[in-house]
Parts: sequence; structure tokens; C-alpha cells
Amino acid sequence: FTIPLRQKLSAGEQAAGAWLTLPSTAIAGTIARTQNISWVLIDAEHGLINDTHLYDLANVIAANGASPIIRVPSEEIWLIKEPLDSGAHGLMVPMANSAEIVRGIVRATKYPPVGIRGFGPMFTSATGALGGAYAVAANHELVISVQIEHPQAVAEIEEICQEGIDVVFIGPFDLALSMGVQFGSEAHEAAISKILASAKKHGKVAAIFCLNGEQAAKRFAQGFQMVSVTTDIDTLTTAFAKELTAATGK
Ligand code: 3PY
Repeated sequence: FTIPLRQKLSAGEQAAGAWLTLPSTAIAGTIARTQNISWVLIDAEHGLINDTHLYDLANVIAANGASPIIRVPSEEIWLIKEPLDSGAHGLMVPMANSAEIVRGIVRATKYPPVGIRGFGPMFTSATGALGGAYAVAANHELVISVQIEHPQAVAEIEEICQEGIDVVFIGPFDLALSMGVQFGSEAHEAAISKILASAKKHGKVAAIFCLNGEQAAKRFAQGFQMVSVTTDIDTLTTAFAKELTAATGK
């Protein structure tokens, strides 16, 4: 089956994406149809999205040509199976704070003999493949990302980058908080550069979250291959404020 994000990353191309926090298929489809987007993150960690929304959101995003990637609520491995079975093209796991946690995530996302994922792909139509065909391809086609957002993960980044994941995805806000440093400070940027260098050294995709296109362009220029450009709610907030200011002069 075809995973647009996997194709982009394998071709060495930049993959711009966006964050979906609202449980609306209309919004998800609208975002997925945007020019130059290759993935949409369905945020079940901080967004207003739960497991009953996953199938519909994944399918509408895939039907509009982008890859649906689901962020699970936490790194606990029992949370991993159902989002994959909903047809997501990949998973993002937050708070992957150690190499040990990353090894557990890899096991949970792969069918035997590589891992321990149970078999139940009845709803994987978003991938365009069901049952046996899905099981054969899933282990190497789905895009598995772990979020690096804690000093312990930064300390163990060389080990993490040698595990069976595809993407090392920096959560810059949580990273600043857990390091106890200012967002954008020298120490924060040094940790981000260290993660980027380690990912590149070990052939993993380096990825990072941004709030707007200007920040995202800087991260692409720095060498990140996969960057989230904005979120539904941030875009709504800033666009509404801008137009209302233009209209009222206030
Ligand atoms: C972070 O910046 O901490 C994230 O996880 C992005 O949502």
C-alpha cells in the first residue's frame, strides 16, 4: 500500500505537515487538501480527539491525499494498537523519554516476529490495504515517530537513534519545560542541534513542531526533513484576529 509520507521521506524530500486538534472531518479534509502538505497529525494527546474519532479522521485525510499520523495520549504501549488499526499511516508517541521506552514502542508497533502487535486490521482502509496484505507491509511501511522532549532522551539520543523507529520528532515546548530552560535559549537550541545531528548520523528522519511558516522555513533550512507548520486552532486564532483588526482598526 501507498503511504504518501513514507514516499516523500524515502525520496529525501521535505515533508511539511499540520496539526489537527479539533475532531472534525470537514476541517481534517480541508487541511489535507492544502497545497504542499504531505501529512496531518491527529492529536489525541492534547487535542479534543479521542478513539471514536480516529477512523473517520484517518480516512478523510488519506482520501484527500495526505498521510494521517496519530499522536497517542502517552507512551504507554497499550495505547498503540487501536490507532494503528484505525488505518493511520503512522504513529507519533509523545514522551519517549528513554531508549528503554523507545524499544517498547518499537515492539508494540510491529507484528511478530519483530514485535508483539496483535492482529486485527479490520479498519485499515485508509492505507488502501486490508488483512493479509496489510500485515505483510505494515512493519516496514508505517511511519513510526517518537517525541524527544526530555533531557534523559537527549542524553540517550545516540542509542534511541539506533532503534527501529523512522522519525525522531522534537517537541520543543515540552523539551524547554523539562530542561528547565527558556524556549529558544542557547541551551534549548543546543539540545535541538544535538538531536538533529544524531538523527542524521543514524539515518533517521529529523522532525520538529512549529507554530507558523516562518519558524518552519528556518527549521527546514537547518536540516530538518519533516516539519509541522501550524495547527488548526493557531491558524484560526491568528487569522480571525488579523481580519478583525483589519476590519475594525483595533
Ligand atoms: C511540544 O512542543 O512539546 C510538542 O509536543 C508539540 O506539540
